Amino acid sequence: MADCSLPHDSLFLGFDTSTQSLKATILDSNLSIVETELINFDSNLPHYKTKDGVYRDTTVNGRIVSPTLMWVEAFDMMLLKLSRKIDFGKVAAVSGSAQQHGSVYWKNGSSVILSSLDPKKQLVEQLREAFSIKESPIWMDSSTTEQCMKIEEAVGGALELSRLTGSRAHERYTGPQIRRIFETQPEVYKNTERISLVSSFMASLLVGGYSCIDETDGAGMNLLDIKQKSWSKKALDATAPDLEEKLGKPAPAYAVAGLIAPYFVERFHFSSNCLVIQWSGDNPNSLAGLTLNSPGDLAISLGTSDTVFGITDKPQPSLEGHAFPSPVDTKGHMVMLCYKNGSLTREDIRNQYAEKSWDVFNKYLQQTPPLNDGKLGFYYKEHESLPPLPAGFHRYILQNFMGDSLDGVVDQEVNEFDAASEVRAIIEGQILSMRAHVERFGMPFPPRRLIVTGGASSNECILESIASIFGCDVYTVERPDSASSGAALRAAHGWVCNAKGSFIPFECIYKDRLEKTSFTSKLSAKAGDPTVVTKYALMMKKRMEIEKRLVEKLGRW
Ligand code: XUL
Repeated sequence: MADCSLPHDSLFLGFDTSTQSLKATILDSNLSIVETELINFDSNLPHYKTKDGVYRDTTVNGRIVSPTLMWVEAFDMMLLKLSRKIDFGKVAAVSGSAQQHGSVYWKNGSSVILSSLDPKKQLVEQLREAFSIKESPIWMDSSTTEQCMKIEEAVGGALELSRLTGSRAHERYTGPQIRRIFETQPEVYKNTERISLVSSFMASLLVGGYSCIDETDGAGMNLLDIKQKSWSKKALDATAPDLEEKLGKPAPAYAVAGLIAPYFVERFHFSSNCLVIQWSGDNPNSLAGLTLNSPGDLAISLGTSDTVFGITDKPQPSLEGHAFPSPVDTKGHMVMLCYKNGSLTREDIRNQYAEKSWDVFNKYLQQTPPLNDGKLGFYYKEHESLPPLPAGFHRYILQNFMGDSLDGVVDQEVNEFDAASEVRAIIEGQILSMRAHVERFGMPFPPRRLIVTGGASSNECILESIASIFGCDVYTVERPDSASSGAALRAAHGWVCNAKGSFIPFECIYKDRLEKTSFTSKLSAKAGDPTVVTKYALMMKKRMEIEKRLVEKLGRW
């Protein structure tokens, strides 16, 4: 493998513009974290009056936005804070992560403002008039159901759109959001010279000009042809007129967006050689930060919503998941599943059946056998998108299920299980669904490497269930900020690719010295008994049959 050493005494800076905060992680040339910093939007910038970083519009159903200028001011504040902690002159490269799908609308003429920033003034003072829309639609927005339907219809259906762009139309995706703006505010659309994702928007500030949308985050728009890695004419036509010129050309995530703008050199004393590497979405950056790099690598993030993502070289078009060009390779795809019902639904079952205690919850998991004596549950405390089902709980007992065949197995719907079985049913149900959908989506089974993150990854009983359903060892990581540390790691990778003049495999940056860096993962549960893994495969098949029936009966669209 190529020599991937990083220049001695240099720093690599990664940001993460998430929904509620702006974070930064700084790595040294040994890939150890030297500093982190955080700006919380609600508490550090109270004058924007956001709640959890967003505005929920009470007049338009499902409209959720964030003030674009708040991200700019947070960046001013972050750079000032960091300048007191580190020597920006040592930063060799900077990159970033941002919430996926959110979009920024630059007013006609704003490129001039961007390219002539005055280092004596804050960014926020200079960009006040730069946006044609002051409130950016974000990933939580669900006001575009009508536009999703029209876009799918125009390209030949949901599966065709997924085959082309990696996903069916989703309300939070940028294409439907753009179509809605064009339909409801045509003058504003006309007065927009450039549309950025939150990721490419932040990169644009750093290079002092419009930065490309990277191919990975760009695939979260329902606009990119994921095979060609260029905008799809069919999808553009289904969305809004003259859109291609407003998007600019997409670029690979590892590419150089430009040198840092003179504004940052003069105001914060960055080196004028500091490279800005393309920013990308938070999930793609987490994939990088968790050191996933090869087909079969998989991560499960157990949080408010559960997210599963991994790398495959053969994604199958599907209605449930998302495929993006890999953020860490020139070939292969990142696949991703998002479940709305994650930790809050687990907590709900804990509160109802396990005396509001995780200890009791875990005791029940240990007391009940794998496969739960054929008891299967679907628990949706709130409306779920994977599968698309309204809120509700559904429980079944598989009669005659021994785990060796599905012959003669019938499912019987019941109202409730005993308390311990409820606990096992929610955990097994969530994990079986993840395994079924990632397999259906073209992920190799068993995973080559499985890393579990998020709050619930500290629960060893849950990790053991994951190991026995996925049939592989389960690893966890200590660091909570995989998106900003992944961005810093991508900054280092982009720097090496630029120095070598061509793409270098991502793992070259940390291979052979992983345990000495900030990116170590820990073996937390050993692979389960292979015969149980096979039995789970049969249970999973049955679960998918029932899921299909539920969607036919209750699902939307
Ligand atoms: C992914 C998604 C969210 C945001 C969160 O499709 O919408 O995970 O990226 O920031």
